Amino acid sequence: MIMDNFDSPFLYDRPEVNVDSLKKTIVYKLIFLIGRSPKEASQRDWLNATLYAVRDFVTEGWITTAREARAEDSRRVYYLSMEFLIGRTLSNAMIAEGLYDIAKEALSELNVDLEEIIEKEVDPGLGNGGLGRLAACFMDSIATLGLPGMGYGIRYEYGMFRQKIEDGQQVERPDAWLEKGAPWEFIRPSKRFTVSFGGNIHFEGKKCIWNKGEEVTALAYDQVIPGYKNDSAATLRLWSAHAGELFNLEDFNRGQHIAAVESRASIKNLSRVLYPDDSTWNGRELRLRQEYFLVSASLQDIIRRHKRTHDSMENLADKVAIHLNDTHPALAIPELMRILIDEEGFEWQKAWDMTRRIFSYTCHTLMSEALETWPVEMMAKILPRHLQMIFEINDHFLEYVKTYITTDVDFIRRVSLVEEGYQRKVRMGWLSVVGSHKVNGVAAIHSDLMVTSTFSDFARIYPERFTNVTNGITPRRWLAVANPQLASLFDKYIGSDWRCDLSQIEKLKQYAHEADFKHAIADIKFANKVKLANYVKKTLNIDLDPHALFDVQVKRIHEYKRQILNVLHIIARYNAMLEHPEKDWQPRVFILAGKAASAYYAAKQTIHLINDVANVINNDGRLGGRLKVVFIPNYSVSLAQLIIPAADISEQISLAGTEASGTSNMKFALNGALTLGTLDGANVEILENVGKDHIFIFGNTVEQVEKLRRDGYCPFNFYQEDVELRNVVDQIINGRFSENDPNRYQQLLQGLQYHDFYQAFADFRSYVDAQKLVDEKYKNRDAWIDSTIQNIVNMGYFSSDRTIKEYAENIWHIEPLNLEK
Ligand code: 26Q
Repeated sequence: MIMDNFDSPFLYDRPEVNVDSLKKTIVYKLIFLIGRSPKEASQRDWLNATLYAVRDFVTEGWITTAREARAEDSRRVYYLSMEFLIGRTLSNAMIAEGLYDIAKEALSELNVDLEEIIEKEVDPGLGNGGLGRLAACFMDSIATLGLPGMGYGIRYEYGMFRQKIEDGQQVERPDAWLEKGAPWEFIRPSKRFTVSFGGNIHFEGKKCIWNKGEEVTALAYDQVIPGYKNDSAATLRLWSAHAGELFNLEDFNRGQHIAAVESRASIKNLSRVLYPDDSTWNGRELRLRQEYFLVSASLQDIIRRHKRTHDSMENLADKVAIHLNDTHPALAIPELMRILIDEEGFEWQKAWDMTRRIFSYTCHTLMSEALETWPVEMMAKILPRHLQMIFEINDHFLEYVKTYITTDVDFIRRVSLVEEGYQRKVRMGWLSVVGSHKVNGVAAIHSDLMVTSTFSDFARIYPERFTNVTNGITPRRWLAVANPQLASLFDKYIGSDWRCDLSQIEKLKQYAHEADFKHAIADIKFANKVKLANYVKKTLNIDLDPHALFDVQVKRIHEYKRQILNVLHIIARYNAMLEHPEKDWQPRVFILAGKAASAYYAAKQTIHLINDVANVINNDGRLGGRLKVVFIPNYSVSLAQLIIPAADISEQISLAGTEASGTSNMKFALNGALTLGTLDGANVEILENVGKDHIFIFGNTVEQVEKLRRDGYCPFNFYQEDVELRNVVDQIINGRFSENDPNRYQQLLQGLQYHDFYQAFADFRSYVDAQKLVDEKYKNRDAWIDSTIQNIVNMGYFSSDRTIKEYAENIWHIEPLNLEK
C-alpha cells in the first residue's frame, strides 16, 4: 500500500541537524548497519557509515518528490541511456544537503578525516566518457530544477575497465566496483520484469504473434540523485539481470543440477560488463541483448506506472516523454509499437502517432564508423517481432517519402531503415529520426553539420524535426565539489546563487580588475596545482614544479582527438630547447590521461608513445626540469575533479568537424583554464562567449578541412616542407624514443605520413605557433589572470541547467514540480 497521506512530521520538518546529532547518526549506522564498533572500524567502515547517514537526508526529499510527481500527474520525461557516469556520491550529496562542514566536524570529533574517506569511495565507471557523463550531469540538473523525470540504465557488474600502465603500455583490469558494497543504492525487490528474447513469430490474420524464447528477469536498483538544496531528488533506476526461475526444474529433477544453474549464469552475463568502445561500432550480439534488456525493462516500468494512475493508455503520449541518449536505446521505438499494437490493441497509425509524440533523440557523433547498424540476421534471431515491426515502420515511411518527397530510387535506397547489400542491416540512426518528433545535435556546429551531412536526406523530409541543444555541465560537481576553494571565493563575492543559476557568475565581472580578487584566483589555481603535483609525486614518483604552466589533455584516446598532435609538438619543443638551452623557456608540464578501447591498436600505440616520450624527456638533465610529460593512469570522473582545476591550458585539438561537442572544454574554462583549440564542437561557442583575446584558436576550419580532403590531401608534402615536423617524425620512426625497440612506431607514423586521416600534419604549424602565443601570454601574469577570469565569468551559458531547461521547454514539454510545500 502506498501511504500517500503518511503524516510523519519528519518528512516535512527536517530536525535541525548539528554536529552532535550527525555524529550520533554516523555511529549508529556504523554499529547497526555495518556491524562494527567505532574502535575497530576501518576507514571504509567510516565512509560507508557516513554515506548511509547522509543518504537518509536525501531520502526524505526523494520520497516527497516522488509523491508530488504522482499527485500532480503531469507529463514526465524518462531518460534512457546505456551509460551514466555518475562519479562519487558523498561530497556531492553533502554539498547538496548543506552538510559538508557539519560532517567534517562530526567526523573529526570521531578522529576521522573526512577528506581521507572521501577518497576511499569507489567511483562507479558505468560509462565510457562524454555521453555517459553528460547523462549524469543531466540527472543532476533534473533533480536541481525539480523536474518530473527519471533516468533508466544498466547496473553493470563491471564498469569501464581500470587502466594500468605497465612498461608504458595500457593494461586492462576488471573494475569490480560492487565488491566493496554500494551503500548509496536502494534495491527494489518488488520491481522486477521479465525480458524475453528469441523464439519465432507467425501471423493469425493480420495479428502478429511472438512465441518468445529465453526469459531474463530485470531487477531494479535505484540511485538517488540529490537536487541542490531543494529538498528534492531524482531517481536513476538501473537494471540488473537475473535468471527468472531459480532452477530449470526439469534438468534438476533429472539429476543435472549443474546444467540447471548453468543457464542462470549465462543470463547474468547480460548486465555483467559495459562495452568499453566509445566511437567505433562493434556489432556484438551481447550488446544488442543489453540494449533490448534496458529498453524492455524500462518500458514495462513506465507503462506499469502509467496504469497505476490511469485506466487507459489513450493518454500515454500526454503523460510520457522518452529521450534516447544516442541510438543505443532506439529499440524502444519498435518495442513501444509492439506493446501498443500486440498487447494493447491499438491501430497501427494511432500507435505510430503516439510513439512519435513520445520519443526524442540526441545524436552525439558525426563519424560514420560510430553509427549503429545491426545485421538483419542477428536481429531476426534475437528479436524477431521487433525486426518485423521495423520492416513495417520502414514500409510506411518509404510510402510517405514516395508520396510526398521524391520517387528517386537512389534517395529511397539511402533513407531506407534497412541497408541493402551482401549483409542487410538495420540503421538505428535512421530509425531514431523516423520514430522521434525532435532530433538534436549537441553543439551549434554539430547540429548544423548533422543536417548538411549525416542526416541531410532526413532534413529534407522532416526539416522541422532537427534542432540544436548545446551541452552543458553541472556547476555543482564541476565547481562546488571539484574546486571548493574557488567556489567559496565566489560565494564571498557574489553569494551562492551561481550554484543553481550559473548565469549569476557574470556578476564577478565587476571584480575582474580588483587586485585582491585576482590574487585570490591566482593563489587558488596554484594550490590546485600543488595538490595535483602531490598526487603525481605519490603515485608516479615524478616531480612537478607548480610554477610551471600546466598544459592538459584528458579524454578518451582517439585518432580524431589528435593526442598525436600534442605529442608532435612536445617533441618539437624538446628539440628546440635542446638546441637553445640558454633561452628563457617557459617551464611546462604536459599532462595527458585517457583510456583506449581495448581493441583499438592505434590508440594503444599512442599511449605507449606518450609514455616513451615522457620517459626520455623527464630523464634528460639538460632541460633543467623545465619540461615534463606525465601520463596519469586510469582517467575517471574522480581524477577529472582533481586534474581539471589544476590546468592552465585546456587542449581541445580535435580535427574540425569531428568532436560533436566536448564537455571537458566547458569544465576547464569554468575552472579558469584557457582553451587551446580548433573551431570544433562547443569550442566555437566558448570562443563566442569568452572573446577571441581569451582563447587560443588554431587550425583549419571545417570548410578548409573538407576542401583539403576534396583536393587530395597529401600529408607527405607537409612532412617534407616543414623541417621541424620532419625532424620530429623521423625521430619517432627511427626509434629515438624507443631505443630498445626502434621499429615500434613505424606503422603508426607511416600511417600519418601517407594517410593522416585526421590531418594532424596540416594543422601542425598553426598549432606550434599557437603554443608560442601561449608561452608569451603566460609570461605576462597579469594578462593571463585577466583571461582566466574572463573565461570563468563567461561560462554561465554552459550550465547543464540551461541545457535541461531547453530540453524541458522545447522537446519534452514538461514543467517543474511544485515543491514549495
Ligand atoms: C555503441 C555500440 C556498441 C558499443 C559501444 C557503443 C558506443 C558507446 C559509447 C558508442 C559511442 C559511445 C559514446 C560516445 C560519446 O561519448 N560521445 C561524446 O558525447 C559527448 C556528449 O554529447 C560529446 O561532448 C562528445 O563530443 C562525443 O564524442
